[in-house]
Amino acid sequence: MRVYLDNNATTIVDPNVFAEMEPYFVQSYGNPNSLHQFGSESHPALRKAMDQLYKGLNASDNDDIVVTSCATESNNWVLKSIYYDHILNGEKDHIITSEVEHPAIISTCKFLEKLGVNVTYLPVNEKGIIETSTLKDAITDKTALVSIMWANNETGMLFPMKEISQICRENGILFHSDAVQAVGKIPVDVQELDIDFLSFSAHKFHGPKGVGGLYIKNSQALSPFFHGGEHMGGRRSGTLNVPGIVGMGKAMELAVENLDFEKNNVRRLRDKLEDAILKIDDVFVVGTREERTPNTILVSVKGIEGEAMLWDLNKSGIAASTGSACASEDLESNPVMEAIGAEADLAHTALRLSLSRFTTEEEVDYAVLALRKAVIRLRSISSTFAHTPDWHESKL
Ligand code: 7TS
Repeated sequence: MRVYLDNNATTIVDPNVFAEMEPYFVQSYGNPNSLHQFGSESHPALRKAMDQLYKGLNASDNDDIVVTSCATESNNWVLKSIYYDHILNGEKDHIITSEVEHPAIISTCKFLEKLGVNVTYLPVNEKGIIETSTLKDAITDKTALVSIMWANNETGMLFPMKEISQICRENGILFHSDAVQAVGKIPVDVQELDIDFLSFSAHKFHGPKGVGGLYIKNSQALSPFFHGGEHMGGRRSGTLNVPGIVGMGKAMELAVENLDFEKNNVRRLRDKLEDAILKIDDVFVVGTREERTPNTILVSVKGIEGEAMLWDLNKSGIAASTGSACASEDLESNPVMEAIGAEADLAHTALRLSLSRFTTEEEVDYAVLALRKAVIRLRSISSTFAHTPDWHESKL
């Protein structure tokens, strides 16, 4: 059996999404900016896809949603354009973010620091989210932007978005959120939140890879990141990825339709898996279930390197992760575990399990068995796990 529990890294393309995309690879493949029919025949599908995106995020007609190649591009665009528009050519010099952002934010901030920008990386509490008091304290009259993720990719923990938005409004500061792990898992309503910029990525909600987006509130101007032709109204140049856009639109529509399913069914299976894991001695899961996206578990299994666990699970056909795939080539400790203050040996024991609406009950049952088997084997050879006198396999 093969079980995919790495949906925070990427998801299966929903077959209904794929079906909508296919004609735009092999039939209506013209450049939509060309004047002939091959080009223009994709226009209705593009319009429909954009409508699906606006509806899915509840953007108003006056707002902009600009399609990009991925959330990494969207995040780079916001941060670097804020630098050009408000820091290099303006009065401000400061950006606030958190310690547990995705590398697409952290690395970009590190780059901007080299250009002279002051960046505050807000610490997180033991649940892995920021305390809003630290945000209030960090704000200065030079702060140009607050960029805080909606849901953390490793823990699934949801940040207090409404409070953060209010604090930004009260202080007249622009607010961006990397909402990659929130879209498709919980309701994301840009108007209700009152946010200026929001990044998302199709492949995290059963759409295709290589296509993402940036929501830009109507009142905001943002210099383009890609200069070139006048695609997307000059906001993001480059020949439109027609199948990708059509797929992302359909994926958004289906994701919103399935939000109740996420909240109830995906969550039930996640909780079942988590309950089984918590029966194992010496494990802990980061953050509370209520404050997490319904699909994610970040568990520390004492005495077992996350990487060792991954390989054992992989042999049983189970795909999991030690954290962000974007950083998983090196055997470093999990940065979120470090940020929440876990001891060094525990920070190496992180295992991320992330479900989707395609995960079945049988798969979860199988994963529980495989996990127990891996824990027994790996703890029996662990040099760091001291078996307590009453420790025996039956406890698993
Ligand atoms: N932001 C967050 C919060 C993410 O989780 C990811 C991908 C990205 C940005 C980048 O998105 P992309 O569209 O550029 O691919 N996160 C992960 C992960 O957690 N494991 O692998 C990729």
